[in-house]
Amino acid sequence: MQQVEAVYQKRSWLKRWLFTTYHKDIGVLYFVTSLYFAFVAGLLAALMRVQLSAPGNTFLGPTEFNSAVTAHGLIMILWFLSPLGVAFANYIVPMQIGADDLAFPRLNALSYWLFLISGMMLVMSFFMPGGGFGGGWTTYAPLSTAQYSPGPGPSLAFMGFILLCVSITVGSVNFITTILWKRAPGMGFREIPMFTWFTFFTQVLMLMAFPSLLAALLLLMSDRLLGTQFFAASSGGALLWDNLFWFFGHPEVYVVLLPAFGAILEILPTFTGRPLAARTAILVAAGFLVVPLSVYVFAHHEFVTGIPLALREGFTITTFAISVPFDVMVLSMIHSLTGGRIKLKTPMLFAIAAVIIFIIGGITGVFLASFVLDINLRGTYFVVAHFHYVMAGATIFGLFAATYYWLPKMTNHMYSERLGKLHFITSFISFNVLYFPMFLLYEMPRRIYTYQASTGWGTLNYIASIGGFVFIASQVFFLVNLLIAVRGKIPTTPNPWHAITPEWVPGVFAPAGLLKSMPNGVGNGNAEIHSEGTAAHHQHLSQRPLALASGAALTLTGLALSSWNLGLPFLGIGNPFFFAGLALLAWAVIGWAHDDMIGKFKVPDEERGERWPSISFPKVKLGIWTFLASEVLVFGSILSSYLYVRAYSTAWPAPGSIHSITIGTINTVVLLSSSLTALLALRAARSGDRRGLLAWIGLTFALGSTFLAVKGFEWYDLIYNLGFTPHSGLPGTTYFFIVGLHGAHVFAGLMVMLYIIRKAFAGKITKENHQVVELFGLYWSFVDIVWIFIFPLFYLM
Ligand SMILES: [Cu+2]
Repeated sequence: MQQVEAVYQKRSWLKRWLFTTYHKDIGVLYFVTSLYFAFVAGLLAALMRVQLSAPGNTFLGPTEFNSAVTAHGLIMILWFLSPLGVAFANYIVPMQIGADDLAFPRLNALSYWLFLISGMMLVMSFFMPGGGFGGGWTTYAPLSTAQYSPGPGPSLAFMGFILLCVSITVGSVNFITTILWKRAPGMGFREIPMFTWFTFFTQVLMLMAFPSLLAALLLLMSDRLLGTQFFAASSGGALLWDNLFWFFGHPEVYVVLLPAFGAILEILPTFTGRPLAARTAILVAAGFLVVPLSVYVFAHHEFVTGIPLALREGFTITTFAISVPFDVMVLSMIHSLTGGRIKLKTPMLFAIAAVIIFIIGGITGVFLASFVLDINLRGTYFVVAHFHYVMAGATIFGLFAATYYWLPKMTNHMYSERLGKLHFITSFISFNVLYFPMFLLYEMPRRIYTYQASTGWGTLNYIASIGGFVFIASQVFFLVNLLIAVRGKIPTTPNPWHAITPEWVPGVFAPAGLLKSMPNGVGNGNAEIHSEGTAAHHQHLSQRPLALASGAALTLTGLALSSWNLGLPFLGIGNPFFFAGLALLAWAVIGWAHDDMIGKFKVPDEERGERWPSISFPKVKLGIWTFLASEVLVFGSILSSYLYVRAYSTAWPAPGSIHSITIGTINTVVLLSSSLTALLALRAARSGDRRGLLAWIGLTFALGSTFLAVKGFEWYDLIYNLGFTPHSGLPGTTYFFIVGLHGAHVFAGLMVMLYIIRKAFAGKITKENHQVVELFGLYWSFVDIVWIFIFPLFYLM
């Protein structure tokens, strides 16, 4: 351990933090960055509480208030609560499973930079001419379309949102692969510590939920910039957005909550000195009920949209049902508290408070699950109180608990227990003073910027505002305590809590065999096992992730700004951003591939014993499969949206009247044959036949390019001879968007083929090392399969 960190210290401070790929550094970056975003969103909340503290207040105007509400919600959920959980996942999970890093360290850095930069884009959107977006965190379309929210501000905010989706997809591929693939020998599924399990559930949920949001945002930006009409009110666009958004939005609640639960489930047994009650039941409840059920409750956000009664009843039932696994978890938590000798240290206090706050929030949620009650309570401060208890409160208190719990591990020093308790008492009381009055304000509509004195809401609002300011002020104790631990004034032992999970074993990197001595993931905390650590790759810094993220952000910023002038994408002030971004992006991607080719950034994977269920899967293959799963969901969401708007349309052009069936069929044959040649290329690579590989991959490249060229001619013909454009109603909108998105995937495949050809020429693809050809084949088959769905939908139906 000392060796590795010593190598690390040699780097200059700036270089280390900009180019790091090390999971602990990235964990710290996530931690600090999410606290910064909490500060921004907390400031907005303070402004709102000042405004609402008295009736008829004029501190903020309606537009400012709407923007503040929107940004507060978005930043708190997506740039603070969720990434704070990711911070601990980064720092703690590899240690808990005995890995020296995540499966893909550079992708981990990429996730971080995309997260930071996307948040900056959202913040900057408020300073654009015309202001930011003020339509609420749900971004409801058509309110969010160019017609009702014009200007570069909203576009920039949504582009940031898109980058965040990318960051999260990259991150979940990384964490899922890491937890399945990099566990130390002896750590079977039963031995995985609770925090790692809950990180796994969170990441699976992210992989399920975010593609739907990404799809919705891509369609929205296409509407805003290209003038397509997915979310036009006339074609049911409002309900289309609702469905796509809440398919993401409800699971997002658990995405935010589950990491905090994972931490609480580590803390309770540690501070009671007895094992967790009903551990298996908790895992079954979370993994087999919460994760799959969470997407089948989404329409409870649509009870008043006019969906059929049967659907409303159905979603009431699923929403009641999802409270059952949480009952299991909470009962187990309460049971774990009984009978043990409870040590009320700061982490334990926060953990217990999180459970109490969750119970209050959960009970009030059951009221809202019933659509009969929801019709009256929706859109009121009762709902505001409910989700601030269940989502914000339980999560913040849970993650405060996590911070105090792991702080000695992260800083090698102790925080001040006295200050911690002071932080706890002031936070707990002020949190309840802030939010409990809102339950009683069940008649006050949410998101209003002011109210009349005659409503009688003044007193409760005044009390809530006082609570809010005290809550914010109490966080000073937290910051001071963080400083105390970081500056290292109070010494501690390697395992101050006598915890029994692997991250507390002295020596950072669990050597092979370590966890074998710890059956059920529980060894004795005083195990004197020291590890030298062989993490050679920690010496590697990489500037590619930062460059790639910045390039992507500049490109999207350019596109967002281009809508400023004339509504034409390639005119206007966005140009310099767009082209500079593309150049940087190209430099980063080519550089990344080059680093791989010369083996500059080689992650040595120690031979691991515990790879089930992926024993026969190489690491990258598992990552690609996980990534393709998210791609399936993106295309699935987009194709469902197509079917949805098509079902709403009364007229659709007959097959063959616009798109030529003959050309379409020929092109389909071209693309499908390229799958065959890709397979033959792989066969050649396997037998070490370099010339065969080059011939077949060259032919695949030619077929793929032909496919794209034919598409280009088709598009030219449609636009200039037939006058069929993206603006030609829904048939044009859907055709150009979906076929274009598929074309972009074909283009990406062509780029990978160029890389393979270059690598084969350099003689770096051998009989033993030809994985890239196999992975490309997987991707290419996926692209072909998507086309098999697209072709009949547009050409034959
Ligand atoms: Cu919900």
